[in-house]
Amino acid sequence: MQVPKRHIPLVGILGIIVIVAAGGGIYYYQFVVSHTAATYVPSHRLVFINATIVEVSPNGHGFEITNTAFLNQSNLPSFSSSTGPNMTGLQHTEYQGNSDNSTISIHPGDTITFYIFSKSVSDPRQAMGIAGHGFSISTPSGSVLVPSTTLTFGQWFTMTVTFPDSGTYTYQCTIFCSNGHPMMHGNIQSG
Ligand SMILES: [Cu+2]
Repeated sequence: MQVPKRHIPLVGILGIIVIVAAGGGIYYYQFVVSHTAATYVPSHRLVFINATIVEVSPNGHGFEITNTAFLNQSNLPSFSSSTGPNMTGLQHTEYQGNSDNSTISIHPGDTITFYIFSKSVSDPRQAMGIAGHGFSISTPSGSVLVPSTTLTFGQWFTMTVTFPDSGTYTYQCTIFCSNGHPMMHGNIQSG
């Protein structure tokens, strides 16, 4: 089992403060705000992605962003590779993502925690003998920000990444998963 552990260690004093504050009452933000309407510098957000082969993807990208939220607390939800993040009690603000379901709009300095589920599909167009999809992130200048990791079919993955610069970062599948593999990428637009 490979689970990328890229979380910034937020334990310690910060964690203690959060636990004490949360003891006064857990609450939720249920309203939806647009990305551009939010004022914050910098922000920590959660992005949920399904990875599947392009041929069975509704948007033709293979990566489908299913949900997004601003994190309104310092600690991340607990995580399991079989069930994903546990959102119970999480303080967050849902916001409207980009309509193409593959572009992520951010501001320089933002930190994003990705939750990615690698969907296994029984489709003859899926390449034979592969363990899953791949995932990597490149910087606006084309260098590696997040090195390639394997997203094993049927499992959740998480990684937390800070994007310091403006420009277009790209995320992409790094394993030949189907004939549509060259389409399997998306943008992280920072500005
Ligand atoms: Cu793929």
